[in-house]
Amino acid sequence: MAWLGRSKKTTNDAEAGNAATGTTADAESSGGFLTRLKRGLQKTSQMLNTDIRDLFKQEGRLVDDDFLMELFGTLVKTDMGGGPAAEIRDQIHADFRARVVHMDEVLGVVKSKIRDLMQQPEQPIALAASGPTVIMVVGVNGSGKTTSIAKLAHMFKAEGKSVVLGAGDTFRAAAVEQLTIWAARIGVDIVKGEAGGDPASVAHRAVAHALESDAEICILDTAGRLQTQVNLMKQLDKIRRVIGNLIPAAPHEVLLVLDATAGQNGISQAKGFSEAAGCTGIVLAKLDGTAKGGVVVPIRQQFDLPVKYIGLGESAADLALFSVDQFCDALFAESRKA
Ligand SMILES: Nc1nc2c(ncn2[C@@H]2O[C@H](COP(=O)(O)OP(=O)(O)OP(=O)(O)O)[C@@H](O)[C@H]2O)c(=O)[nH]1
Ligand SMILES: [Mg+2]
Repeated sequence: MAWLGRSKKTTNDAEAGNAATGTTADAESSGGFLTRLKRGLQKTSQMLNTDIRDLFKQEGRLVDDDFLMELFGTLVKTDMGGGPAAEIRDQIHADFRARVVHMDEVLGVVKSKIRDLMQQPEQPIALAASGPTVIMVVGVNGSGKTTSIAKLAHMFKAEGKSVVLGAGDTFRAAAVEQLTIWAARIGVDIVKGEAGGDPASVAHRAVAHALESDAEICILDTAGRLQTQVNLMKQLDKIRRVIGNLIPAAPHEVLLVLDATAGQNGISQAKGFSEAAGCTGIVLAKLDGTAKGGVVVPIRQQFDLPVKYIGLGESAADLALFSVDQFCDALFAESRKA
């Protein structure tokens, strides 16, 4: 069997960290999880706050058509989409029309509307009642799948769970190598196949290994693909079938990794993907970069799926359980200073 032995076990939670709650030693050392979240969302936060503040040159401002139009423009720039921006504008209209308002009043309504539009409970991975929880990770090329798998493995490891990774992206040798490096770094098992081999066979062997070794978590990497690539989409079905033969309820989760920097177009394209692949939740990667945080709004509106985790960087600790409240606080971080 072409899998690596388990690396030296690290059960020190403080050392390994807990990426789900953002309390890792690494996270703290890089300025604290909330600070990083705020930093990641700085661009949107500045846009929301600075631009909205710019609408208030004077102490107060009359809520008239000009104001509502300018506010709409500011909201659209956060990548939240025209529909939600119009909804917020209409709320401001309903609440304040023809009144002179102060910035804080407007920001308060904008924030609570954005919170409503994103609303969902926190949704960590749903663990199997017994036996390994099998998680398939899917998405388009380069969205952040492999890195997110490393982050999830790190999170579970920190919780004291044993993890097996399946290197199901057999298209590229580099993909297997990338996951192998992560597995060694994190200290978890990895099951690999031949380059160009059948990903379903790797998935089968990875789940079989998780069963044999009593592992609690098995995470399967897959090659990037587009929903229009019919054969590749069929391959995902095959992987599911093969896993289901070993554990009838598996895969317990199929996570769709979205690239937050892909903007609204990327999001819309992924919708069909999520339906075709039977996804159960979203990991929104790359929120730390040039992404605009407003993008969570169309994701919540267009997908019938919860955002489970968000990616805030390239290291294993840079994953956080998605919390609407924390996220909104970070989006409006600047306004609290005002
Ligand atoms: N800044 C930042 N970079 C990220 C994040 N997640 C992934 N990346 C980077 O995005 C690039 C692609 O990530 P991968 O994890 O290889 O993406 P993938 O979906 O597995 O890519 P393919 O296997 O080629 O389809 C890498 O350079 C990662 O380091 C994130 O949350 N923040
Ligand atoms: Mg990959």
